[in-house]
Amino acid sequence: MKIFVTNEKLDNWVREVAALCGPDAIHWCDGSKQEYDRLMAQMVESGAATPLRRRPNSFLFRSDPSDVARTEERTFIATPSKEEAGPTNNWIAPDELKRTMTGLSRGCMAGRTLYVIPFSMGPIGSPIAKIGVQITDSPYVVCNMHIMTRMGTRVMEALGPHGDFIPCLHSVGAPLAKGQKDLSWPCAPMEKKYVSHFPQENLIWSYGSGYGGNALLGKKCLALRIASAMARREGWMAEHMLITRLTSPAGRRYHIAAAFPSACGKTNLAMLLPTIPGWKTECIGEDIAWMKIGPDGRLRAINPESGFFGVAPGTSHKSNPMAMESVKQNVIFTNCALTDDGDIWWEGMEGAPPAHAIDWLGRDWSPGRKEPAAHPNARFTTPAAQCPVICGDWEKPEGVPIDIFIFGGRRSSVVPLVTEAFDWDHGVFLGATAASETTAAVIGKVGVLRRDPFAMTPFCGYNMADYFSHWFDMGDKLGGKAPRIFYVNWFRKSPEGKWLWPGFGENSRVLKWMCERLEGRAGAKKTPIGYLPGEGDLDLTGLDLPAENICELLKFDREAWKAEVPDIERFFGQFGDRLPERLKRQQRGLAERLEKDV
Ligand code: GTP
Ligand code: SPV
Ligand code: MN
Repeated sequence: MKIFVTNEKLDNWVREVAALCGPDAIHWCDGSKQEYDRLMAQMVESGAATPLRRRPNSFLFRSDPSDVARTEERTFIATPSKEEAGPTNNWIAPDELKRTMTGLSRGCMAGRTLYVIPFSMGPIGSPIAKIGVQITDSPYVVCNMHIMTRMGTRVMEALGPHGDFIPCLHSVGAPLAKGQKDLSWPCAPMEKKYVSHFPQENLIWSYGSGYGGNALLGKKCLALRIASAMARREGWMAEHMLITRLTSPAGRRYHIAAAFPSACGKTNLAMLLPTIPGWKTECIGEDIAWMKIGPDGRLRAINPESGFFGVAPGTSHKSNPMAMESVKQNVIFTNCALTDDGDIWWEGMEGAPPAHAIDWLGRDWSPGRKEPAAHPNARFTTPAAQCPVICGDWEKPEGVPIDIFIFGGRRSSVVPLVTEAFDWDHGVFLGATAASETTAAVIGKVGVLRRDPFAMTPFCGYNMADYFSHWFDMGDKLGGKAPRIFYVNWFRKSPEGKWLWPGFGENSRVLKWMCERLEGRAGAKKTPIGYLPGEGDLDLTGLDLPAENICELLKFDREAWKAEVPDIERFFGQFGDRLPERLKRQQRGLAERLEKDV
């Protein structure tokens, strides 16, 4: 079906792509429920989707074992020079990458339908929002985009005949010969997967993967890699951050934006239920924040997405009740286990595991088997509006004013539960030196410590050193209206490997301390690494936690921190002269304080 409104640039691009990729048919998505239902019915019919008897309008998909998470090794930033991409990105020259992508794309949609998805990142018409158009040959991707973005006819209307958009071309990279039967999860082998970005011309071109951020191109490709490059050029920010509103018993509102690496707790923190009486949180976003300085000089944030693409394992009514309430209906589950009564299951869901299930590979599974039933990066795709604590202002076009930035990561040792930065520059240093143990959200080894500045290592579309400079520039522009900066670590472990901190809803105690610091009401002790809560500064009322745990969690360990310095130095060293002088000053400052300060 051809939509009413046409756009010249879009018409030309679709024609060009169709000629290259050779699909059997072209479908312009209108974004309607009928369209979603029809595509889902086709996928049930083909065996790609399993309807879930226990959850209305919900479906389970199982991916190919080679296609279970983002593939950072196969993600490329094509800037004219290698230096513009920087040492933390995989660089290929734009001409060469275009040639490769063109070669792969020739005839790649044979036997398939080409879907055109006009989508808006951000509420349609918001001054912070942007329009993209994804072309894909995956109906699974179309259905996910229905949930994750605003899409279809209303976006075409906003685009108009002469509006500009970000082209996002996607193929699963599995053309079908005449009469060849399709697989339930078509994709290309690893060495043929390419997630390519051309930041200079705002173009995304992804081939060979159907999973998550590799395939839902509005998310990491557009809203972070391309948007971060645009944001730097235009003076705003595109960050891997949740956005949440915290309201104190006195009714004072605080808006918090927090950056943690993949699978390190953004979805959980975004919608936590505080365990301390009188405090309330409301979710605005759980993965990405776009922020612009508003007319009042404060930083205003919107969530560019309209759905949650959340990590399933570990999600339970105990750990994240609001996520569990959000996935009762209208959900796409990927790589979860299927129970005999037609429901999904994953490790870490409360209650006894099912006596029998079908695992994410489609095999029989029963408790006691070594491999998990759900893939560790199994996900749910669900509409944000279904979250019981979604904020009434989550779609406000002008966004919400940010009071607090939080950085963090997964560190089983060294890094305390919470640290407050001395000032903006020190906060940027905390963000720039963030480090975390790797998770199953990315293909590769799990549990390896790596520096992941601002949780943006895989998502920054340009040289990370220039990104650091951009943070300093934004701080200068914001001046006294800049958010206060904190660093957290929910993931400290005992020598026996047990969590020292209960986490989840109890993290509200740490958030409360931050808010009270803003008001000048909570105490802190000054240490060489920043301000830490002193004894009695954190509200621990009603928390049953051994005193030694608290002591360990809030300890400043001078020797352990001294050991961090050479690693920070090495990490910064790779940026050469591009590293901002202000960061070097911070690094020297830390080293000096560790030598002499008390
Ligand atoms: P992406 O969607 O990949 O960007 O991940 P995310 O940052 O949103 O992570 P998410 O909130 O989905 O959490 C990932 C995993 O960490 C889940 O298994 C959670 O149960 C676990 N987790 C989240 N918060 C905490 C916490 O406070 N303590 C502990 N121990 N685990 C947590
Ligand atoms: C992440 O890995 O940070 C995610 C999941 O949020 S994905 O969309 O696959 O990037
Ligand atoms: Mn993420």
